[in-house]
Amino acid sequence: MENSDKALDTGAKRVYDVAPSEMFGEFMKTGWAPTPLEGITQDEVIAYCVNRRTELSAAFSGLRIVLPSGGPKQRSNDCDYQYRPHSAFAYYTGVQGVEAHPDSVLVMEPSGENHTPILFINPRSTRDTDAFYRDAKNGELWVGRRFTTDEASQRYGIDVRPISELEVFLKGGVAAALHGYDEVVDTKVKKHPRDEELINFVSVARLIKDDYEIREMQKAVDATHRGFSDVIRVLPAATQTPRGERVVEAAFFGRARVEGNDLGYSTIAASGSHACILHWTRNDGDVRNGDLLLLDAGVEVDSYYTADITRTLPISGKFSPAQRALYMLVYESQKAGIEAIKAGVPFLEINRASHTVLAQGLIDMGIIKMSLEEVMDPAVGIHKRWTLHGVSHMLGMDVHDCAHARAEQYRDGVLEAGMILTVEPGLYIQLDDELFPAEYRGIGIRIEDDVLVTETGYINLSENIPHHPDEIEKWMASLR
Ligand SMILES: [Mn+2]
Repeated sequence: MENSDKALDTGAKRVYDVAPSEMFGEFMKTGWAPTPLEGITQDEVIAYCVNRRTELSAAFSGLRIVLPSGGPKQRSNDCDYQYRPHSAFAYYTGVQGVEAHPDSVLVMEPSGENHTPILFINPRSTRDTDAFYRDAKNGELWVGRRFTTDEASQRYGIDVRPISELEVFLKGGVAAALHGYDEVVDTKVKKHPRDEELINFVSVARLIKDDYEIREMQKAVDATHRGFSDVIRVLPAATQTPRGERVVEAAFFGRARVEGNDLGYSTIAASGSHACILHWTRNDGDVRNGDLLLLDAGVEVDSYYTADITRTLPISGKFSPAQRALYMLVYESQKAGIEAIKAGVPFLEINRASHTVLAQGLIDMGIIKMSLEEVMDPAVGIHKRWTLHGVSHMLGMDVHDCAHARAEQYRDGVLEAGMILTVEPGLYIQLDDELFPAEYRGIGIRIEDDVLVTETGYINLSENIPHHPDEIEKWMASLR
């Protein structure tokens, strides 16, 4: 789709100029049948958005709030990355999946004690304009039909206005806003002393998941389970293909796009000793029988909730004795971490419970020659040479969810019912680590599940994805 005519920069919008003659311009406006959208319904999320906005409104009584969706990210020249809106914008509007478009803005306008939500969007370019065939970023013949403001209003249950009115609307007003995502918002809305509080509020609001969010998280986990099965099916082909890790990555990505919106984060497909490199997203290694594959991947569903699952699989379908021995240590460590979970327990207790098992295991193997007490002293902690990372983080619309929470709200806080978090201990024996016998070197193992905190304990949302080595071998055999 080469456009031979030069691109004109007309303000923020790029317009491809086909230099229409007056006659052509008039001609293009005629002869089109009306194409109304019939039967627009509201997604179930909309009722939840009403509650979410009520809480936001109460926290910022009398103050305008501005939540932009964010603009497109340029990949090169006139090609952008696949668009994905800011999570807070999606959380408070219910705009999801393919319905999300760049440069939308939610304004919460104070009215009395409460706020009236107004959604600004780039609406449908109708046939009486020339944008529908000229505007490569928004035109209907370039990117497809969108909602009119009326249609969007029916769909999302709030007042919707064209984005072209935003600048005048915002001018001179005082507001708390998320800055750094939208040019108009950044130029028209001055920094406000409560901006930081807003960033914190919209991040922390998602610490406790509502029923809708829990159902969406389960969907994401179940789709991810099917993606892992897809990977197992292609493992024989991966061993026959140079850069077989890419075969693995591509199989999972296929599932993410078929069932979901996208990947929740870049897939780690780490074969053999690549598993010991924590963020191995190059995925350009070979896949060999006899090695392990560490696969850390998650499907993001259309509502943008993502799973975050890791399984370590024997590529041949069978664990070797050394692989199984290390795997069982991580397995027991994860079990201890998960079993520590219930409302009221400190968040860091998950980490402590998992690491205690790992450290004891390393002592039992004769690798660490100290008492457990000495090792677990925060001033010592030498087991971390092989465990490397923390065991748990919040999970939701963002894979590292609620990242703007303060320490006392999250890391140094206590677990509450409705939180969803990962439990993901690992052991990584680098290839050149002379403190381990040779048969263990180059083995990296992580097991990661997504767990819902309840009043009395937990629900492991990914319980059905095999964990135990025997179950994993059975799962793999059943798919060959
Ligand atoms: Mn994780």
